[in-house]
Amino acid sequence: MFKKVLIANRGEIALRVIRTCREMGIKTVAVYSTADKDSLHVRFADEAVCIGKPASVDSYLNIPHIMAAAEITNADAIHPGYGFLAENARFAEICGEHGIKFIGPTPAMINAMGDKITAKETMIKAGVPVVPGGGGLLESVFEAKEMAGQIGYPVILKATAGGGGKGMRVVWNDSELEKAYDSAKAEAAASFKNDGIYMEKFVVEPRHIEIQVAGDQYGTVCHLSERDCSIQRRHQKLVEESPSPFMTRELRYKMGEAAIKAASAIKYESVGTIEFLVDKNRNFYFMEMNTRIQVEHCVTEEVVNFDLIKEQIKIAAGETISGVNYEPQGHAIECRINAEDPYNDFRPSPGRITTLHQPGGHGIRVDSHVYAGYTIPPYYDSMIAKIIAVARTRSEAIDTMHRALTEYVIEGIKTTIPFHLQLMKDENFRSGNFNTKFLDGFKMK
Ligand code: MV4
Repeated sequence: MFKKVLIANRGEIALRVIRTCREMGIKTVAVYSTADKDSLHVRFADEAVCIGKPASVDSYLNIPHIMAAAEITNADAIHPGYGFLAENARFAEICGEHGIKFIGPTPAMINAMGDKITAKETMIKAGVPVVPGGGGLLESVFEAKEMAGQIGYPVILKATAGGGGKGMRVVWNDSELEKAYDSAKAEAAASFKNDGIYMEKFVVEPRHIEIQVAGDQYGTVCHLSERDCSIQRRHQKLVEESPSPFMTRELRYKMGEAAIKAASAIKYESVGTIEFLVDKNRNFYFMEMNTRIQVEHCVTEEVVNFDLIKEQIKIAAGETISGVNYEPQGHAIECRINAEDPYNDFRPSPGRITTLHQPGGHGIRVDSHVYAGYTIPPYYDSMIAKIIAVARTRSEAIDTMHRALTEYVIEGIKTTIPFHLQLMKDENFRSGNFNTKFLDGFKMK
């Protein structure tokens, strides 16, 4: 097992990893930017190294600075968390070159899923259902028109280097195609330095359901059931839950098998997630694979009673997994609390937290790095806490969540708590009647 893990991240996920390391008897090294010198991850780690100025490119994305911190502290492994360098194949490779274990998949696995056309081709070969149409880079708008004619409108253009909505355009007819093609290409070039785009049939009002998987270094892969992440706004997830209210035993079995095929196709090692679009008839299609631990991993932990970070570290250290799949027990819901104003288009609201009271009690878990007197810096993402409510049934979990939200006191900044309070009382949300379009029609009272 590792002796000392450096956590190349900040915020709640850095704390989350430090907690598990401490339970496992592993020493930890925090890295931090000058903006984060008063952060809890710095105080909770055994050692801490400042790696640069506030801007991410100067600190949490600065590979030479992070490697230097690992070398001077004698860390034998690096945990990347999520975001920042978590899906950077070159970083994973550099760790290897320095004899430091990257706690995650190999660079080849990251690359195999990082390019979306390659990923889709790999999935087709593996027998995993993908969205019909497309396949391959579009070479011209003429080719795009021809393909749209074959597939039938509506279609969607996506960036092969993309993910998370950038460089994506929905096209409803021939007359819109040229403009959408040009703007998708330009946005892809600007965002990813790669202007490759491809086409798919557009799945109308899909649910976003993802399957958590784990694979060890010896080829064993298992799944840990699903998360429903359909409650999103501008490709930012706000609420996640497990099980999905749309799930059936049969669909879970089929999606679980498909997810295992997907991960096995690249001999996936570490924990990861296969994202699917699911239509109203419960047809499901591979969308992308996240080769990292995700923000919402906690809902899975609560329903399968499993520490995913511990599992990820053990897999990286060469331990085997059993290969059994997991059924969710009970129900878990996560609300992301962001320093944003839900009454003003979710505008970021950084600043000093003057008063803080965190909720607790039966069925409540709070993962957060903030404290009274903490100043949220403006340089990074705005998530300041995750509340996870666990109960036997979905409706009890929603009631527990609502109760916890009423207890939460955060003064000095605006937060998304009022949004979640309203959502937990929304009839359509409570009945499970929602898809990825749900928040388009949601208004704050
Ligand atoms: C789609 C789609 C409908 N049809 N692909 C959004 C992010 C990116 N990873 C892929 N996305 C979508 N791809 C086809 N063929 C609809 C979306 C989509 C979406 C997916 C999941 C969650 C929220 C979403 C919001 C808008 C669009």
